[in-house]
Amino acid sequence: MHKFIFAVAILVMATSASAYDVEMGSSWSGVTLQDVLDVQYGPGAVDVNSYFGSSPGDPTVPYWFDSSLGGLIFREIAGFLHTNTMGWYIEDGSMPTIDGIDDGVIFNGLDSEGHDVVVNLPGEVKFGLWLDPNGPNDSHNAPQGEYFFTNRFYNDIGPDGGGTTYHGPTDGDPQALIYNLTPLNSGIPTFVVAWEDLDYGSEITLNYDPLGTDNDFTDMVVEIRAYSPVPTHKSSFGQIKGLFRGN
Ligand SMILES: [Ca+2]
Ligand SMILES: [Ca+2]
Ligand SMILES: [Ca+2]
Repeated sequence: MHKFIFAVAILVMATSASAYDVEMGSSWSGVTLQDVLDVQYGPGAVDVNSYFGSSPGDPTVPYWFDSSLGGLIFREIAGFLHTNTMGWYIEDGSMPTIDGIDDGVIFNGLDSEGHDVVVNLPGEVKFGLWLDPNGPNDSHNAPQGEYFFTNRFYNDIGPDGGGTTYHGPTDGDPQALIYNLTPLNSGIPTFVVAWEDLDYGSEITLNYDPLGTDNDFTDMVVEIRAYSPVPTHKSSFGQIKGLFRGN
Protein backbone atom coordinates (compact mmCIF):
# COMPACT_ATOMS: atom_id res chain seq x y z
CA MET A 1 0.00 0.00 0.00
CA HIS A 2 1.07 3.54 -0.50
CA LYS A 3 2.96 5.14 2.28
CA PHE A 4 1.53 8.52 3.13
CA ILE A 5 4.09 11.26 3.27
CA PHE A 6 2.03 14.38 3.32
CA ALA A 7 4.30 15.77 6.01
CA VAL A 8 6.75 16.71 3.30
CA ALA A 9 4.16 18.47 1.24
CA ILE A 10 5.54 21.97 1.54
CA LEU A 11 7.64 22.68 -1.48
CA VAL A 12 8.55 25.78 -3.33
CA MET A 13 6.74 25.79 -6.62
CA ALA A 14 8.39 26.98 -9.74
CA THR A 15 6.82 30.17 -10.81
CA SER A 16 4.87 29.41 -13.75
CA ALA A 17 3.91 28.74 -16.45
CA SER A 18 2.32 29.03 -19.68
CA ALA A 19 -0.04 26.34 -20.75
CA TYR A 20 0.78 24.47 -23.92
CA ASP A 21 -1.35 22.63 -26.43
CA VAL A 22 -0.55 19.06 -27.35
CA GLU A 23 -1.20 18.07 -30.93
CA MET A 24 -2.59 14.56 -30.76
CA GLY A 25 -3.05 12.55 -33.92
CA SER A 26 -5.40 9.82 -34.98
CA SER A 27 -4.16 6.64 -33.32
CA TRP A 28 -2.73 4.08 -35.72
CA SER A 29 -4.25 1.42 -33.50
CA GLY A 30 -7.69 3.01 -33.54
CA VAL A 31 -7.72 3.18 -29.75
CA THR A 32 -7.52 6.66 -28.31
CA LEU A 33 -6.08 7.67 -24.97
CA GLN A 34 -9.55 8.78 -23.94
CA ASP A 35 -10.74 5.22 -24.65
CA VAL A 36 -7.93 3.84 -22.49
CA LEU A 37 -8.70 6.22 -19.62
CA ASP A 38 -12.42 5.49 -19.86
CA VAL A 39 -11.85 1.75 -19.59
CA GLN A 40 -9.55 2.09 -16.62
CA TYR A 41 -11.31 4.76 -14.57
CA GLY A 42 -14.85 4.93 -15.91
CA PRO A 43 -16.34 6.91 -18.80
CA GLY A 44 -15.47 10.57 -18.55
CA ALA A 45 -13.67 10.27 -15.21
CA VAL A 46 -10.47 11.64 -16.68
CA ASP A 47 -10.61 14.15 -19.51
CA VAL A 48 -7.77 13.56 -21.94
CA ASN A 49 -7.47 17.33 -22.36
CA SER A 50 -6.78 17.96 -18.68
CA TYR A 51 -3.14 16.87 -18.85
CA PHE A 52 -0.64 18.56 -16.66
CA GLY A 53 0.49 21.69 -18.48
CA SER A 54 -2.90 22.38 -20.04
CA SER A 55 -3.73 24.98 -17.42
CA PRO A 56 -1.88 28.28 -16.95
CA GLY A 57 -1.76 27.49 -13.23
CA ASP A 58 0.44 24.45 -13.72
CA PRO A 59 4.12 24.81 -12.90
CA THR A 60 6.48 24.47 -15.79
CA VAL A 61 8.10 21.15 -14.97
CA PRO A 62 6.24 18.19 -13.47
CA TYR A 63 8.08 16.08 -10.93
CA TRP A 64 7.49 13.91 -7.91
CA PHE A 65 8.99 13.88 -4.45
CA ASP A 66 9.02 10.67 -2.47
CA SER A 67 11.17 7.89 -1.06
CA SER A 68 9.44 5.18 -3.05
CA LEU A 69 6.92 4.88 -5.82
CA GLY A 70 4.25 2.46 -6.87
CA GLY A 71 3.83 1.79 -10.55
CA LEU A 72 1.23 -0.11 -12.56
CA ILE A 73 1.18 -0.68 -16.30
CA PHE A 74 -2.42 -0.70 -17.41
CA ARG A 75 -2.20 -0.32 -21.16
CA GLU A 76 0.47 -0.82 -23.80
CA ILE A 77 -0.45 -0.47 -27.45
CA ALA A 78 2.77 -0.26 -29.39
CA GLY A 79 5.03 -1.97 -31.82
CA PHE A 80 7.66 -1.62 -29.09
CA LEU A 81 5.34 -3.36 -26.62
CA HIS A 82 7.98 -5.87 -25.57
CA THR A 83 10.93 -3.54 -25.48
CA ASN A 84 9.86 -0.13 -24.17
CA THR A 85 11.59 0.48 -20.86
CA MET A 86 10.62 3.06 -18.27
CA GLY A 87 12.40 4.40 -15.23
CA TRP A 88 13.03 7.23 -12.85
CA TYR A 89 15.78 9.84 -12.57
CA ILE A 90 16.64 12.44 -10.01
CA GLU A 91 15.36 15.79 -11.21
CA ASP A 92 17.97 18.39 -10.41
CA GLY A 93 17.25 20.77 -13.26
CA SER A 94 19.93 19.49 -15.58
CA MET A 95 19.71 16.93 -18.36
CA PRO A 96 20.08 13.53 -16.73
CA THR A 97 22.45 10.83 -17.89
CA ILE A 98 20.74 7.46 -17.61
CA ASP A 99 23.54 5.24 -16.43
CA GLY A 100 22.27 3.60 -13.26
CA ILE A 101 23.56 6.38 -11.04
CA ASP A 102 20.77 8.51 -9.60
CA ASP A 103 18.34 6.71 -11.90
CA GLY A 104 16.82 3.28 -12.25
CA VAL A 105 14.39 1.05 -14.08
CA ILE A 106 10.73 0.76 -13.06
CA PHE A 107 9.44 -1.38 -15.93
CA ASN A 108 11.56 -3.40 -18.29
CA GLY A 109 10.47 -4.33 -21.78
CA LEU A 110 8.97 -7.66 -20.83
CA ASP A 111 6.77 -6.21 -18.11
CA SER A 112 3.25 -6.08 -19.46
CA GLU A 113 -0.23 -4.91 -18.62
CA GLY A 114 -1.13 -5.57 -15.00
CA HIS A 115 2.48 -5.49 -13.84
CA ASP A 116 2.57 -3.64 -10.51
CA VAL A 117 5.76 -2.71 -8.70
CA VAL A 118 7.08 -0.76 -5.78
CA VAL A 119 10.45 0.86 -6.33
CA ASN A 120 12.52 2.23 -3.49
CA LEU A 121 14.32 5.47 -4.20
CA PRO A 122 17.52 6.68 -2.55
CA GLY A 123 15.77 8.65 0.17
CA GLU A 124 13.31 11.48 -0.25
CA VAL A 125 14.19 12.61 -3.73
CA LYS A 126 12.79 14.85 -6.39
CA PHE A 127 12.37 12.73 -9.48
CA GLY A 128 10.95 12.53 -12.96
CA LEU A 129 10.40 9.63 -15.32
CA TRP A 130 12.09 8.48 -18.52
CA LEU A 131 11.17 6.16 -21.36
CA ASP A 132 13.76 4.33 -23.42
CA PRO A 133 11.88 3.83 -26.69
CA ASN A 134 12.36 0.32 -28.05
CA GLY A 135 14.50 -0.49 -25.02
CA PRO A 136 18.14 -1.17 -25.90
CA ASN A 137 17.40 -0.83 -29.60
CA ASP A 138 17.18 2.16 -31.86
CA SER A 139 13.95 3.85 -32.71
CA HIS A 140 13.73 6.05 -35.76
CA ASN A 141 14.38 9.63 -34.65
CA ALA A 142 15.50 8.22 -31.31
CA PRO A 143 18.69 6.24 -31.80
CA GLN A 144 19.79 4.26 -28.78
CA GLY A 145 21.07 6.60 -26.13
CA GLU A 146 18.19 9.01 -26.64
CA TYR A 147 15.61 8.90 -23.87
CA PHE A 148 12.28 10.63 -23.54
CA PHE A 149 11.56 12.46 -20.31
CA THR A 150 8.50 13.69 -18.45
CA ASN A 151 10.38 17.00 -18.34
CA ARG A 152 9.73 17.97 -21.95
CA PHE A 153 12.56 20.49 -21.92
CA TYR A 154 15.00 17.55 -21.99
CA ASN A 155 13.43 16.14 -25.16
CA ASP A 156 14.89 17.20 -28.45
CA ILE A 157 12.83 19.67 -30.42
CA GLY A 158 11.44 18.28 -33.64
CA PRO A 159 12.16 14.81 -34.99
CA ASP A 160 15.91 14.99 -34.77
CA GLY A 161 16.72 17.83 -32.45
CA GLY A 162 17.31 20.14 -35.35
CA GLY A 163 15.01 22.63 -33.70
CA THR A 164 12.38 22.58 -36.40
CA THR A 165 9.26 20.78 -35.35
CA TYR A 166 6.18 19.84 -37.33
CA HIS A 167 3.93 21.25 -34.63
CA GLY A 168 4.00 22.98 -31.32
CA PRO A 169 4.92 23.39 -28.63
CA THR A 170 8.19 24.71 -30.02
CA ASP A 171 10.11 24.81 -26.75
CA GLY A 172 10.21 21.09 -25.96
CA ASP A 173 8.50 17.98 -27.30
CA PRO A 174 6.01 16.52 -24.81
CA GLN A 175 6.53 12.75 -24.88
CA ALA A 176 4.31 12.02 -21.89
CA LEU A 177 0.97 13.35 -20.78
CA ILE A 178 0.41 13.37 -17.03
CA TYR A 179 -2.94 13.36 -15.27
CA ASN A 180 -3.50 13.95 -11.59
CA LEU A 181 -5.92 11.37 -10.26
CA THR A 182 -5.30 12.08 -6.61
CA PRO A 183 -8.78 13.53 -6.05
CA LEU A 184 -10.26 10.35 -7.53
CA ASN A 185 -8.26 8.07 -5.27
CA SER A 186 -9.23 9.32 -1.83
CA GLY A 187 -6.30 11.72 -1.71
CA ILE A 188 -3.67 9.06 -2.31
CA PRO A 189 -1.16 10.69 -4.67
CA THR A 190 -1.94 9.01 -7.96
CA PHE A 191 -1.01 10.00 -11.49
CA VAL A 192 -1.39 8.62 -14.96
CA VAL A 193 1.62 8.94 -17.21
CA ALA A 194 0.77 8.29 -20.85
CA TRP A 195 3.77 7.95 -23.16
CA GLU A 196 4.19 8.52 -26.86
CA ASP A 197 7.08 6.24 -27.83
CA LEU A 198 7.77 7.85 -31.21
CA ASP A 199 9.33 11.26 -31.41
CA TYR A 200 6.51 13.75 -30.82
CA GLY A 201 8.11 16.30 -33.12
CA SER A 202 7.86 14.03 -36.14
CA GLU A 203 5.22 14.45 -38.78
CA ILE A 204 1.83 13.13 -37.69
CA THR A 205 0.62 10.56 -40.19
CA LEU A 206 -2.74 8.84 -40.47
CA ASN A 207 -1.27 5.38 -40.97
CA TYR A 208 1.84 3.61 -39.79
CA ASP A 209 4.95 5.31 -41.07
CA PRO A 210 8.33 4.63 -39.48
CA LEU A 211 9.34 8.23 -40.13
CA GLY A 212 6.21 9.68 -38.57
CA THR A 213 4.24 9.49 -35.38
CA ASP A 214 0.60 9.24 -34.41
CA ASN A 215 0.99 11.14 -31.12
CA ASP A 216 -1.71 8.98 -29.56
CA PHE A 217 0.04 8.63 -26.17
CA THR A 218 -1.27 5.08 -25.71
CA ASP A 219 2.05 3.33 -26.24
CA MET A 220 2.71 2.83 -22.54
CA VAL A 221 0.14 4.08 -20.05
CA VAL A 222 1.00 3.67 -16.40
CA GLU A 223 -0.30 4.69 -13.04
CA ILE A 224 2.26 6.17 -10.66
CA ARG A 225 1.63 6.53 -6.97
CA ALA A 226 3.99 9.02 -5.38
CA TYR A 227 3.68 12.43 -3.88
CA SER A 228 3.91 15.32 -6.31
CA PRO A 229 3.52 19.04 -5.92
CA VAL A 230 1.55 19.11 -9.14
CA PRO A 231 -1.58 21.03 -8.18
CA THR A 232 -5.01 19.54 -8.30
CA HIS A 233 -7.31 20.48 -11.12
CA LYS A 234 -10.21 21.16 -8.81
CA SER A 235 -12.48 22.43 -11.52
CA SER A 236 -11.89 19.41 -13.72
CA PHE A 237 -12.49 16.80 -11.08
CA GLY A 238 -15.02 18.58 -8.90
CA GLN A 239 -18.08 16.65 -10.01
CA ILE A 240 -16.54 13.22 -10.13
CA LYS A 241 -17.83 10.80 -7.56
CA GLY A 242 -16.62 7.33 -6.92
CA LEU A 243 -15.59 6.46 -10.44
CA PHE A 244 -12.10 5.47 -9.45
CA ARG A 245 -11.53 1.77 -9.38
CA GLY A 246 -12.35 0.47 -5.96
CA ASN A 247 -9.22 -0.69 -4.22
CA1 LIG B 1 16.12 2.76 -27.27
CA1 LIG C 1 11.96 15.33 -30.53
CA1 LIG D 1 2.00 6.34 -30.56
